[in-house]
Amino acid sequence: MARNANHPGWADVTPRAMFLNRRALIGGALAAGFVGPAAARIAATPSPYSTDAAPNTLEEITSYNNFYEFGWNKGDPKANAGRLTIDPWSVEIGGLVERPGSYPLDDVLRAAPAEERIYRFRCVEAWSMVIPWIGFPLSALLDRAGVQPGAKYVAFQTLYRPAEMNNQTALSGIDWPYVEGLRIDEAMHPLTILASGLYGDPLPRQNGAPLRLVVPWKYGFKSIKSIVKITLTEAPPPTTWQRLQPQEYGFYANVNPQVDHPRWSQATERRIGGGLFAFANRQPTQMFNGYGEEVAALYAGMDLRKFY
Ligand SMILES: Nc1nc2c(c(=O)[nH]1)N[C@H]1C(S)=C(S)[C@@H](COP(=O)(O)O)O[C@H]1N2
Ligand SMILES: [Mo]
Repeated sequence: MARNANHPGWADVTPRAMFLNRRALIGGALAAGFVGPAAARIAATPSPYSTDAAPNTLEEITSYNNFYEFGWNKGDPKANAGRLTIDPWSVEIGGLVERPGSYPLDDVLRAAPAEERIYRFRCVEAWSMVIPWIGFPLSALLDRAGVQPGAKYVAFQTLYRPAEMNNQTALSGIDWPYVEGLRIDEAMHPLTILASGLYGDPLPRQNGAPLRLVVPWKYGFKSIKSIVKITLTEAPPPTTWQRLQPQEYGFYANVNPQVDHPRWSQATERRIGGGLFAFANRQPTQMFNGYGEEVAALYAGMDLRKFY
């Protein structure tokens, strides 16, 4: 955030052609490990933003998922996402940006070096995990696209490909594609990342390959998967869950133990895993999922019951 406010990003002073050629400019060493979904381990530096809480196992993170394009049950994404084509992949960046265009995934991933971010992840359904993501700040990509001064929000869209996403039907009740949005200051916050991997490997399909958003202080549904479009807008963009059930899911969706879901309490959460000791895994939910020190200022003076 400060980075964007205080000095222009690399792309702010660089014409679009150079952005597109950045792969060539930065050379092989940094680029190694970013050659696409089949790549070997991703070299990533650890981040001071990481929690020291014990991460969930890869098995837990990749077999208990919400990805409704592939079905409603927690095991459906793992069972059904295997057929999703993630290479080639490109992301369309548009709206109020200086350099709109359709960017191949490789170029998007080169917006910034990959970092490991071990984040708490809290679903609105009151379960949680700790996930070692590989990603980079969304702000780096937006800086390179060149955010115009009138941009107040960022809209995100998931792939729409019913031939490969078995639940993308009219019968599902969701108005596909899945869409989400952030306020521009939330999008530029250093905790907000685009993830392309987890546990040092490329992201599994059920977790939103090849590129998904992670906003750790918000309920999980904000962290939209398999992104194909990012649009900078002046008006607040629609979001899938707000559209579906506006009394239950708001635009902000900040984790807040004091504001219950109309149908259940948000005061505590169930940490997935624990085996024999799973009974001990209910724990208090933290304001902003424990990231209050970093993000509370974004909401100073706002009534968080009204803007839920
Ligand atoms: N496109 C898309 N993104 C999505 C979802 C979805 O159904 N479709 N589910 C959301 C919800 S409710 C949660 S909790 C997280 C789950 O992420 P995970 O399966 O990687 O833990 O993804 C979010 N992103
Ligand atoms: Mo969720």
